Amino acid sequence: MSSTLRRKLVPVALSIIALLVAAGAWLIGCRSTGGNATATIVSGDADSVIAARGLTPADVYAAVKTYQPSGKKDEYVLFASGGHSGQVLAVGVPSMRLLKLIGVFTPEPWQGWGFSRDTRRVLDEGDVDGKSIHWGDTHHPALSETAGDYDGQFLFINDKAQARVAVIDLRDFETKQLVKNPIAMSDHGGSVATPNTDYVIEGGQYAGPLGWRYASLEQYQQQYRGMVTFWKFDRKAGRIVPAESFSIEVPPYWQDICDAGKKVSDGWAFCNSINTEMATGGIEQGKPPFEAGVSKRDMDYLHVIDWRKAAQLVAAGRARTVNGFRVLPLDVAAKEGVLWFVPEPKSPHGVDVTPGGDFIVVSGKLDPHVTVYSFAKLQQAIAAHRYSGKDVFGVPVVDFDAAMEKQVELGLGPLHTQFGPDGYAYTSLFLDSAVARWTLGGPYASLHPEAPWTLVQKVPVQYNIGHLSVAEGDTVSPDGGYLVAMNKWSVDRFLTVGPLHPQNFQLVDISGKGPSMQVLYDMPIGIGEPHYAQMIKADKLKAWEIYPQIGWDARTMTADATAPQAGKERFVRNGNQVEIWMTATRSHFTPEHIQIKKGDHVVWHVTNVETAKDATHGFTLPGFDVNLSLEPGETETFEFLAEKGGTYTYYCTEFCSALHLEMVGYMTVQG
Ligand code: RUQ
Ligand code: CUA
Repeated sequence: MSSTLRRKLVPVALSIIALLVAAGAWLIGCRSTGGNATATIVSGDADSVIAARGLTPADVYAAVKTYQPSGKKDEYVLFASGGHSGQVLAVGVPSMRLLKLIGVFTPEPWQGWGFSRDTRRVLDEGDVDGKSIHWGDTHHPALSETAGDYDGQFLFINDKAQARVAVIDLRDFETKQLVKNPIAMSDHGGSVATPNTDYVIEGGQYAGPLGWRYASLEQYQQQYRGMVTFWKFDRKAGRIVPAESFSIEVPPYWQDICDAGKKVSDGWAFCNSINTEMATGGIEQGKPPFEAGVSKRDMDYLHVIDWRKAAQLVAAGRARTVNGFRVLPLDVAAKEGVLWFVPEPKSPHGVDVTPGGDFIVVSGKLDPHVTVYSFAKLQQAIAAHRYSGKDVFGVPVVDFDAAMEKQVELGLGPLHTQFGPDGYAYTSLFLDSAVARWTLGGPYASLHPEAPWTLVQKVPVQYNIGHLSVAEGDTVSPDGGYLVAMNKWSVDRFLTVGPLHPQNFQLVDISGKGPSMQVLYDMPIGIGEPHYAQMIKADKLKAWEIYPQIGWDARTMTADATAPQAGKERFVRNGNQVEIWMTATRSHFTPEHIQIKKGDHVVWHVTNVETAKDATHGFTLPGFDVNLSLEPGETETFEFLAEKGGTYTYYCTEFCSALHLEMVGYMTVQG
């Protein structure tokens, strides 16, 4: 150390020591006035904050239940649909901190999703009749399951608008596959994983001629059909296998939500429907509008499906093909013991199977009850042919009273139900803007002290709740503790940000028994409109912190032997075909000069050769719609045609280092 520097540093060190001594004396002083110094200081402050902000004891309870000190991690991850953003939200619970917005059906620049060759290729798997569709109306995420429990490996989500299903790998939280349903244009009753993720169920929504070919609405009953699709999932490959998948043709009744049977009802699926009237609208011609036509009948039909039997029949060659996809015809499904109907009250919406698989809870939007069907009674009724008749397509209709276990009055607009570990069920009440806690009976009756099949409490939520999600509440062993209410309207909850209001997720404490539910936290969602969510214990997720090898291809989830590596960067020209192998590390790209000519076709690979956690580099080539996210180890490729001469600066879009602004290069196009 030079003597000048030492002269400067000594007084600084002395003043720091003086400060520390003073602080120590002050802390000791606090301690002597009563107990733990830190606690004294903080609680003194806390009391004044509580008073100044006018917080109630319930507010303080809510705050300490949800607050995560910096560096502490959440207990659960909520995977929520991002609605027509086409994305998926990953949210930590109980803090309700947004962890990630996963790019799925819509390009997402930060993740480079849709801005490299291979991510665009995945997005293009969702093309409809050759047309790129770069958004989706995501409704229902489904975590992969093993023996009916979330296993933390994969997440599926559907796009209602185009009847598509996406596969997300939870090792890197990235989308790996989109499949377009070959026979239907819209869906709703999915994604739902069967208990071992053999299949991902995708039920239809608005009926149409299969394969969306032309048919006049006059021909509705003859030509239009609904569907329930069973996508075969290959867990090892991490992909849906369309060639091993199939659909069941069902009547044009507008199938709504589906759920998979579990435990005693494993092998079965249940979907409800909302237009057994087969209304076709036409308000402009003086006909009843859809909303009236679709709600005329007192009962719609719960679809009861033996999917194992369906798979056997398809394997035995009983399917026909529509757009190259195997479809089990309606008459075969009706005659061969694949499909039954059970009447369900007015405009049903949610259908949810209890943890043991023994009951199926159906909510009637226009009925203040939930109707609970017993799977055992349903099986007995089917075996004994206790039918009240057949529908016009020849599907046997099981006698309502023979299959029904109980109707429980909860309030206005019941929609969806989830379950706790303690024999409680939770139902969202859209019109009441409330969450109802109620007790299950049968094998669950012994779990709680209240009477079975009874409403216990309704907690108001703000406002117009759609789905709700209980921690692991859709599995064979729910955790309970937390519930997230997914509210469609927020009205007065947040600062005004213009006429488009945020959606509101509300965290509800369901850890107590009896009428003890309490809203803990409001989380405005800046994208819309979220539908369903599933909440998994965080320790079940085994996501990578870094890719396992340098040169990792996140689409194939293998190391790419041809990827750029440090020291092997190169530029190869073959006529007007140019190929570039580039690396990125703090804080430079190699090479930093790219000289090409007008008319060149360029294939450009970039590998991030970093091995440090979080050392992500971005790469943009302005003017070419390229923005890559290169997480440590990852390789990406893009291609373009140099159509005109010019000078372009490519640079790193992640603030990766002190010399991030210098992480840059020039591409000149001569011509
Ligand atoms: S639903 S409208 Cu899940 Cu209640 Cu789609
Ligand atoms: Cu790399 Cu900024």
